[in-house]
Amino acid sequence: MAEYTFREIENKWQAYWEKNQTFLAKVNPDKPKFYTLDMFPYPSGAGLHVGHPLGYIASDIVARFKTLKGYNVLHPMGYDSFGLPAEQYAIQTGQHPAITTEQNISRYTEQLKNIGFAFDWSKEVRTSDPSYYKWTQWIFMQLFNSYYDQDADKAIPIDSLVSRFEKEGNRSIKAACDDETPIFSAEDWNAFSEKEKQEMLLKYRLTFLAETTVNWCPALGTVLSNDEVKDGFSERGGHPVERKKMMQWSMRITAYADRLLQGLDKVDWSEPIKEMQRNWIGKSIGAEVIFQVKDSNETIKVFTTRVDTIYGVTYLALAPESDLAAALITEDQRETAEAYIEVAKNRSERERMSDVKTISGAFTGSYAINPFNGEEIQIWVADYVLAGYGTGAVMAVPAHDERDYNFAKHFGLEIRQVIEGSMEEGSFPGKGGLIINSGFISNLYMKDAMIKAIDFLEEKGIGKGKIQFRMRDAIFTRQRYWGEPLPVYFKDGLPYLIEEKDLPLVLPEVDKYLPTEDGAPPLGRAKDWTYKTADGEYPLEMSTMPGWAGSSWYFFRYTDPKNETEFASKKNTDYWGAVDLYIGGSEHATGHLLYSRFWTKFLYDLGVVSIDEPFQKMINQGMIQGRSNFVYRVKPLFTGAKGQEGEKANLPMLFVSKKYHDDIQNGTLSIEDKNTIEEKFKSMFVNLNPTYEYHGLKKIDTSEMHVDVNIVYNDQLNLEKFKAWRPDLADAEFVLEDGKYICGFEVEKMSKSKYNVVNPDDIIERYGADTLRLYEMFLGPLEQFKPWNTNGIDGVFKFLRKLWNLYHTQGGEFQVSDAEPSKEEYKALHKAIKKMEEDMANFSFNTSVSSFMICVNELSVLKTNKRKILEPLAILVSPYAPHISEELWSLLGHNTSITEASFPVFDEKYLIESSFEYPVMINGKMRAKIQLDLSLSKEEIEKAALADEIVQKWLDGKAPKKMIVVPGKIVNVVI
Ligand code: ANZ
Repeated sequence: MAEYTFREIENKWQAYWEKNQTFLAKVNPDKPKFYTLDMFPYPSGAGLHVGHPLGYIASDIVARFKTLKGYNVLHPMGYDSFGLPAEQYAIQTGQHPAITTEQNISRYTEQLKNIGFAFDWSKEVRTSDPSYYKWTQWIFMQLFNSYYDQDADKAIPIDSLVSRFEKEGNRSIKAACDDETPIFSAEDWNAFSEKEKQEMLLKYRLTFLAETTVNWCPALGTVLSNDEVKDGFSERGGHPVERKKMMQWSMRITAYADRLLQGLDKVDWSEPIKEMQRNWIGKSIGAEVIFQVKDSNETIKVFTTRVDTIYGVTYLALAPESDLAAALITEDQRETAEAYIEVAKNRSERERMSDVKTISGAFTGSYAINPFNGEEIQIWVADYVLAGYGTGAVMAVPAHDERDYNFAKHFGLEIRQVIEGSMEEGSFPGKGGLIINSGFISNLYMKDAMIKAIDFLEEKGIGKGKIQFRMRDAIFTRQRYWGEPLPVYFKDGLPYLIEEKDLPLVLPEVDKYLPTEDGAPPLGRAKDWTYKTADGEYPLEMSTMPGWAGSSWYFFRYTDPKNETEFASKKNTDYWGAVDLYIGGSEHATGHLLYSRFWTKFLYDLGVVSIDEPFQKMINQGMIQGRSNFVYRVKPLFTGAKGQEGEKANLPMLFVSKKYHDDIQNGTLSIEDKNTIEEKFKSMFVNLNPTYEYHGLKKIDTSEMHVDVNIVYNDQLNLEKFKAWRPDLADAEFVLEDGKYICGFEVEKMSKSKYNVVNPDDIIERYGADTLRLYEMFLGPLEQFKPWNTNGIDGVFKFLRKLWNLYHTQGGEFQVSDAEPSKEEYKALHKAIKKMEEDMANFSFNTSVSSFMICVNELSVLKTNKRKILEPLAILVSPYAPHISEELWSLLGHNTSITEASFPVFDEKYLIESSFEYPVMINGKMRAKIQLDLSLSKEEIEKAALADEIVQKWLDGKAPKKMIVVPGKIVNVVI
């Protein structure tokens, strides 16, 4: 075989790997384990573009490297295959989403296999497969059957809570539960009806049904989670989202807030991602304080992080949604206050939080009493107070809080500063300290005062210390078809789990994928959506699970994907443990990455897994942006007769190369160029519009148009392909520069509408998968955002050809010699080995590609063909370019896969320089240079220096007065 025929080679080895099951995750007890994972894709209809495999290539390189280093490697791939796009397509076409999904998966798999990934396909999982979602449903059931015990700081079976209720009621039980859970005794409990008991337990279960304010998206017909809403619009599709109260399933993730926070210190993730999670969790330490409403039985509870400022409270503010606010409105304020509430309620929370400029609110007419000093203060409604945070009410301290300050300023309310010392011991309810009316001071924090104030609150029963989290419980249902059914039926309006033996509860068939006429979710259309128990037949839950359910535990299933009796065996999850390297996009920072940590902690509490953080090390790859190309169409401004003004005439498809477009836009177009363009335009125009009279152009202008980047090479447009691209371009003509049409370019998001999507299949067709893999890594650091620019791909391809040529004679014969390599040859190789080791430790992939290139260049100059160099070189390159390496490996006479080889051992000795060029100074001036072996002794160096021709000339037969030799540095001669 003479040439580097990449297509043949790649097909051959992909078939070999498949046949020999090369990438099965093996468990050899003598070896350590390494689990490397990619965030699995949603198989969309558009297939993969070159941005998708970026992270997969990186993890594949690590997987292959670790294998060579003697690890048992698990490197699986699968599909997050429930989701909206397939369902939207089903709504439009009637095609079952399972069929669309299946087709998309086949396409993805084929594309992935083309890239030569070392995935263990036997481990593949699909979240929409009943054998998989059986276990998603099972985990849901475990959550339903558990509560969070704050004393034990873990989840515990709900049965044990029931036995405690029977014995002691709930007063002394510290458990995560709904905010307004009433206190009851053992007698109360035992007297409860079954329905009352179940209702009470729902307040404790880790997954529960409750009326919740949700993000409702009417266009999608479903509820969305906070991270699926961006600025009041759905992330998918950009539809408006409104706030609405609905009965919803939620996950009590807030019970795990503290552990989710603490766990972040144990994992090796980027700081920005950790910080996003910390902010999302949003822990605040403060207190709840109860204010009595004047002349009323009502009280208002506020959450504050600054009890120490309580003497500076000049009004209370309630969220517009608050029922209490409505009740406190007095007759004389009714009109303004109610009108205000109506408007304010419809502003989204996000809008209200981000808008600090619009200050709006209304006085209710009622007053509250400050429990510390008995002062009467006004109660207001203000939309800067959020219903969903704290208690939905604030004690406003305008002198110390900026929003309160702005509000007070706006409405002319008192601003009263509290200064240090106002909370001294014994002063409760004190004098109120020293109070001055003044402006806003931002930072007055008195920790001791806070602690004392909280003690006082608790003693008097008017409040308590409270830790508040910004994080909300996670809504767990969607009113959609293409998701996991919840294993729940309803009896007397209350939810019950189906029996475990009836799992999986399979998605039923429906006639349409739309809500029913009376607004129930699509599952309401299923014929027999009921559950039969010994005592009757009951309706099943019609909502399905959200997109994040299946992805919250898939990393466990990969360890044991075919297990029919457990979600994964303990033996396997124990063996593979936490994911050692997780690669995926940073867009999942607060969604998937929080939910999967939560489920892992829950499964850990249950004792079914032994880790409580799923992803030890994570790298977030940067997005590959598109590099769009543009062509420039001549846009004429006619002089001439009416009717010719372009409206009715057929306008020529005339395109000018970039230079002319730039000149036209800058006003620097030369007369000759202008004439050329006008001439061409005229002849085309006259041809197209024989009945028109042509009067010439007033002005030439150009408009830019995206052109498919796949018909542009190094910014040069392929004219024939361009004409064939769209029917209206068939007769296009061009004004070229130096015989070429040069396109403009810009870096933008990779998207179909910008015609800048590059399909890896096309690159593979043209250059091969090995080039694609190397090139994606060569583009720059993995984490960086970078444009896809094919301009450098030829260089990478040439590198592979050069590599190939090292193993072949000029005539194309495979030939290696068994001779001992030279020092230089060893040095070139060992430099590259060292670099690769270092790069792998830092996950720096682009730099290794450069070092391969340097190495191959050096070896080419040295005309290396020694087996002792070329064998390790093939191994070295194999994680990046596995196909060519396998081929070379087999040409070298091996009959097993190169993946079974060992990574070459770096030896420092090859990098140590053996000789040194000594500068020879004569009377302080550098006069000569001599190359000497570094092993020489002082005396030998002296001798060699004196023997040098130039030195002898300077000495002129005399002996030097003095000689100083510093080995490895310098020789000094004094004459
Ligand atoms: C009095 C006060 C004085 C406050 C002061 C702050 C500074 P974080 O840290 O985010 O938890 N607050 C409480 N509930 C609120 C709600 N539902 N909507 C809007 N604001 C709310 O913030 C807690 C502080 O935010 C609380 O402490 C309360 O104002 C306000 F110098 O109370 B503070």
